[in-house]
This record gives sequence, C-alpha cells and structure tokens, in this order.
Amino acid sequence: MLRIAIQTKGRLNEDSLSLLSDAGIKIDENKRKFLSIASNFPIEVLYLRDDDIPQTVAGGVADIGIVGLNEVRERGFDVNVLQKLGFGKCRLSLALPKDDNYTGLDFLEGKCIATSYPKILRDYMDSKHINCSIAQIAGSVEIAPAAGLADAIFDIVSSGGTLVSNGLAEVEKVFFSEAVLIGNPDMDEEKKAIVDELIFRFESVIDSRGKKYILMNIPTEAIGEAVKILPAMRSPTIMPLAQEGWCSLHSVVREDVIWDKIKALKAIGAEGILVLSLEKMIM
Ligand code: PRT
Ligand code: ZN
Repeated sequence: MLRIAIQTKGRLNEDSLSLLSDAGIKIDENKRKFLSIASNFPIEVLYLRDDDIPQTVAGGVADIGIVGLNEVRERGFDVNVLQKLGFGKCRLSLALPKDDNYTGLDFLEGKCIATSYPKILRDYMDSKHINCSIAQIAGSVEIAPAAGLADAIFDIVSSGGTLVSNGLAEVEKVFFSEAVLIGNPDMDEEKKAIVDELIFRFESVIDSRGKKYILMNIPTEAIGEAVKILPAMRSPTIMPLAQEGWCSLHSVVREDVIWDKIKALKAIGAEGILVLSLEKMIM
C-alpha cells in the first residue's frame, strides 16, 4: 500500500483529486477525513497543509506527495521530484512599488525585501552578489511596501492581478513553479512498482489535457497540405472514402490552436469536420 499526501484544501486540492480520479483511482470523497483509502488501487490519501507535504514525504510518513515546486525548493527536504503535473503554475517574482525607477538588480542592494520564501530569495540574491535584508512574512506579502515594512516583495505571481491592485510592478521573474509529484528516495521495490504505474497513468491523463481529436473528409490531392497543418504523434491517420478522390483524416490537435487549424483545413477543402474530446493518450 502506497500513501500519497495531497493538500487538504487550497489551490492544489481540486486538481490533485481530479488527477487521481482521471487516472481511474476511486477515492470516496464523502468519507474524506484525514486519511482515505482508494477502493480500486493500492493507495491511501493523506490530507495535509501544503507546507507540511515535503517533510512528510522526506520522513517517509507518506511515500509520495503532490505539492508546488516552490514549497519543495523552499523547504529543502530530501525528496525526489518524480513528475511535473501541469497545474498550479505560477512564478516567484520580485516586485516593487510601480513608481520606483528600477534599473536592474543593483537597485535592490541594501534594500529590505518581504517574502514567505526566504531561502529561494537568499539563494537567488547570493548568486547575483546582491546584499539585501529579508523580512519573512507569512501572508499578505503584497501589502508590505505600502505598510512601510519593506522596499520590495518576493512573492508568488499567477495572473499578476494582486500586484497591480497593490500598486506593485513585477521586475524579475525568478523561479517558475507548478505542482509536482515528489517521492521518498528510499521506497522499497513494491512501492516503486505502484509509483511507476501511477506515473504512467498520470502521464496519459496530462498528455491528453488541452488536446482534441479531430476528423474530417478531405480531397486526396490536399493531403500533403493537410499533413503540414496537422503534425500528429506520427502523422495523421488517412483512410480512403468510398467516394473516389476523397479521404478521411484523423489527428490530435492542441485545443488552443484548434480554430486556426480548422480555418486552414477548410481553406484546402476539408469538409464534415468533427472535433471530439480526448480522455487519455498513451504515447
Ligand atoms: O492551507 P495551505 O497551507 O495548504 O495552503 P496555502 O494557503 O499555503 O497555499 P495555496 O492553496 O494558496 O497555494 C498552494 C500552491 O498553489 C502554492 O504553493 C503554489 O505552488 C500554487 N499557486 C499557483 C499559487 C498561485 N498560483 C497563486 N496565485 N499560490 C498562491 N497564489 C497567490 C499569490 O501569492 C497571490 O497573492 O494568489 C494570489 C493571486 O495571484 P495573482 O497573481 O493571480 O493575482
Ligand atoms: Zn501553505
């Protein structure tokens, strides 16, 4: 039996549970408390604050965990990063009051920077040979400059809206983060085999996200052009239609470019275009 630690509530909770569910793992969420066992896979789920997940995995209380890479790096515990999970994307950035005339990192020499991530900040500033003092603040870091607690902040940025509404400007993007699967470095072979199966399932779910299955009828003479528009895993699947001079073409397309592709395909004579959702993709 493998134990996975995930966030109890907060930004990563829902996506972590969806990933497990899309990977075919049934967890009874109604009975969800501190610990719950999957009914169809040898795994139990331990719910924790994200801050505690790296240590819990490093100490072996949980074998694996889902947490932001920012927490992994900041806490500095001995865990292996096994897989990037594609959600919870954000960055750790330096930001200043928007009217400050930022000229480069030297501007921060001797200044005070407020953050909840002192280790990542210190490592970065040391690597750039900038001396600064760090004020460690647990929450609402973005109000520190206006409150006179610091000259600048180093905090998580996603859309950037929080910075703007606090009159701050992002001046350096320092560390890019997303949710990752971490593992205890000393798992036995039995647990490693379960982790391998889990990683395989997660990968097929992650690969299929943001992608669509597209099929259409296309004049045979336009196939060369169509293949250029639709590069696929190997190449698109092409099957002749009963009507001479026409083929059916199937492929997988990224959702964010699908309308551009459809426009280009229509321009070369594609008809009867169907776009279907994709559940899993095994490469
Ligand atoms: O209770 P617990 O300790 O478990 O949760 P928490 O409150 O410490 O963390 P939580 O749930 O806020 O975030 C968990 C993880 O989500 C973080 O460690 C990051 O890896 C990731 N993540 C992704 C984010 C954001 N995006 C994010 N935008 N974490 C925090 N934010 C904050 C940011 O600090 C800013 O103040 O959200 C605010 C809005 O951001 P903008 O730029 O979109 O305005
Ligand atoms: Zn936290």
